Order: sequence, then C-alpha cells, then structure tokens
Amino acid sequence: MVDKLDAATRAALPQLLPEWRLVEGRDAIARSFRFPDFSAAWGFMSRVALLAEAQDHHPEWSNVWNRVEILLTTHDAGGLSMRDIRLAQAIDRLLA
Ligand code: HBI
Repeated sequence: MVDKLDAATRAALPQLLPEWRLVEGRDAIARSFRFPDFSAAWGFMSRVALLAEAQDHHPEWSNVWNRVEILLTTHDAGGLSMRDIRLAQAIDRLLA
C-alpha cells in the first residue's frame, strides 16, 4: 500500500507542479499538452512511456493527433501520492 499525499505536500502542489491542475471529482492531477503534429505528440508519449515503465507508475492518458492529455493518480493509494508528483516532475523535465 502506498501512502496518500500529506496535507503539507498537497497544499504545496501549485508550487511543486504549476502546470498541473487538480481533477474535479477525483483525487488526481492532470495536464494537457499540445505539439506541432502527431509525430511530435507520439514521440513525447514514447518518452513518457519509458519514464512510466522505469517508475512502475502508469498514466491514464489519451492522444488526439497533436494533443496529449495525462492524468495521474495512484490506484494503490486510492488517490494522489508522491509517485504522482515524481512522475509529473519527470514529465515536466522532458519539456524543459
Ligand atoms: N500506476 N498510476 C499508477 N498507479 C498505481 O497504483 C500503479 C501504477 N502502476 C503499477 C502499479 N501501481 C503497481 O504497483 C501494481 O499495482 C501493478
């Protein structure tokens, strides 16, 4: 079992992950991405897939042509955990 985020970390989410939003009705964070075309979007998804596999933590996500939507939550915790923050920060670093 994985621990859910503590209150202090939860309160710091806007600073820790300014590009991510809290999802209505779920204990999850999400971010939308837009790329020049499908190839760029798919290339990004490939890199995220490798990160996710390395962290054994997998996004709920979708792709429509140049857009990618990523939602992170920890099923093993029943909500947000440090595993989500870790993957979100690694995803952000891909684009930095
Ligand atoms: N991915 N997002 C997410 N949440 C999980 O709880 C999770 C996961 N990937 C693998 C995983 N848990 C494993 O620990 C097992 O539950 C399969």
